[in-house]
Amino acid sequence: PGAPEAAASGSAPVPEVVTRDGRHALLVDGEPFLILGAQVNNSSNWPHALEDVWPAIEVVGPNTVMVPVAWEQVEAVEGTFDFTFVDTLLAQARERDLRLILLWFATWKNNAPHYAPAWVKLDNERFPRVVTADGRTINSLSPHGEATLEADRKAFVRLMRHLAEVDPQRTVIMVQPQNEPGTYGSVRDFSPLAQRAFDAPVPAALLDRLGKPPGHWREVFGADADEFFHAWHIARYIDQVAEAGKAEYPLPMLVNAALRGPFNPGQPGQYASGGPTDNVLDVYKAAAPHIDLLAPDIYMPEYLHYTTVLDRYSRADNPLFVAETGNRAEYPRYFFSALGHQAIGWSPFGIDFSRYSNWPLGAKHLDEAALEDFALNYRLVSPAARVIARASFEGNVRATAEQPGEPVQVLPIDERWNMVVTYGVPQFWFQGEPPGNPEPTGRALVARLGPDEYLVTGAHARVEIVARDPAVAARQMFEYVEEGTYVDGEWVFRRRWNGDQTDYGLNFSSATQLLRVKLATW
Ligand code: N0T
Repeated sequence: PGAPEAAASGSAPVPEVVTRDGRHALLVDGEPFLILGAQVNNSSNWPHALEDVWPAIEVVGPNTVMVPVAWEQVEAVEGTFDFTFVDTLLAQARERDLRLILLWFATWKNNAPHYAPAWVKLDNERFPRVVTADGRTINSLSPHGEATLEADRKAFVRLMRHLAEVDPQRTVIMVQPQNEPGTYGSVRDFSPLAQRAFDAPVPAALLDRLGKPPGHWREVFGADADEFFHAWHIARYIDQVAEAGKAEYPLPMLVNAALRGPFNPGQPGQYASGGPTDNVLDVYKAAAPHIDLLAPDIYMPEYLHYTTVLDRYSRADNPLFVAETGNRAEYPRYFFSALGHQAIGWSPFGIDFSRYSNWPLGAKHLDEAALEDFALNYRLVSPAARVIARASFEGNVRATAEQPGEPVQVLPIDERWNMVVTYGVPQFWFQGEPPGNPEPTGRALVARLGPDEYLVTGAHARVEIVARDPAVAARQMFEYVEEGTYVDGEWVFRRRWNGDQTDYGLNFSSATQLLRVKLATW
């Protein structure tokens, strides 16, 4: 008692995820918020390590930083809690006007309990590990361990209670219980404890969700039974942790996914079995009603892979949030692909100057030069982030990134206009086949503000808004093109674009340019 009251009496409303007409918004301070994220490296969750975090954050310019909080650092001794790091982090984030998403590294940190305290990860009796079909014990905790759930939940509750007490400002806007949960090396737990659950009937909530008749796991799901069973039990476990945490302080909560390949997934266990991969999203939805969203961690530089993952995680029942993505040069432009899929946010991984590199997932050397193209994204979008988040919630954002070999993209905006994006052409008059950029760095966004009125930005791309009806297109013109920015939600005019700057489309370079455009016909 006491904690929920503390949360309720804070001046700012508690962040929440809302859904309307199958579209979503994360409300922060009561308004749709776009997460311009950056996630630090795994071991940057210590006060000293933060010294190497903030300089990189300053270069990239996110509004939200994702930082681990390890079970081992808050409960090194069972029952004794220490939130020194959390307090340090909150204070330093507030000084920089940044929001936080905390990552609860506990029972699962990419399959293993490495971030669990020694009293957990060294006690196989009390906290059992997964047993493979051929009887080997592997280094992934079983979701069937009652004591494990109880211990993790207890610690997480303390974390959330602490946040409720110390964060009336809502510096923390979301929490991620666990990290890339699932098991590598076995499709599920085959211990006697798990086997008893596997031989029991499939829970009604799952049958209802999937429209399946009752039966045992194997009867109902055939070849998928082992994986669905493991996913169900991991999701139930995490949901119980989240539910207890939300009872203290109801922040939005997410679970992130170590993806399987969208086209050639391979076998569960080769990828993290039981995690929220694209084939078990419905299992998670049924099992984990206290989880607001399932978020992909995208380390697939190829365009069709990346955008297919965005498609699969952007659903009427799942707000899209790219919880992690690589920090190498292929990835910055995909921020715009995510926005084009109504994402509530996007966050490159490994953003600090600890000089650790997760190459080949990320850049080989993460210096200022490597971060520049990420910084460009946030320079372009930051002033308009609230405007874009609101427009997205209303279904009014179109955005895209360059696909190699496809130098022209056409996206319908509304019944009247198309957005036409061309890559690799000069900013002036040009005739012929557009070549595309030497490297696929182009990106563009159009947000509808009102009838025939749009916010436009982008980089390394020519953007045209073309009437869908050729008769209208023949008479279309700009009423005006204004370059400017938003300050405290108000448009601040800088100059008009006209002449060369508008006669050949709206040509974006690496300059920070935000346009308000009004279309008309003469
Ligand atoms: C991510 C990150 C961090 C050869 C990897 C991605 C983060 C975790 N895991 O740097 O560990 O905490 O969520 C796993 C992708 C594996 C692909 C391996 C391909």
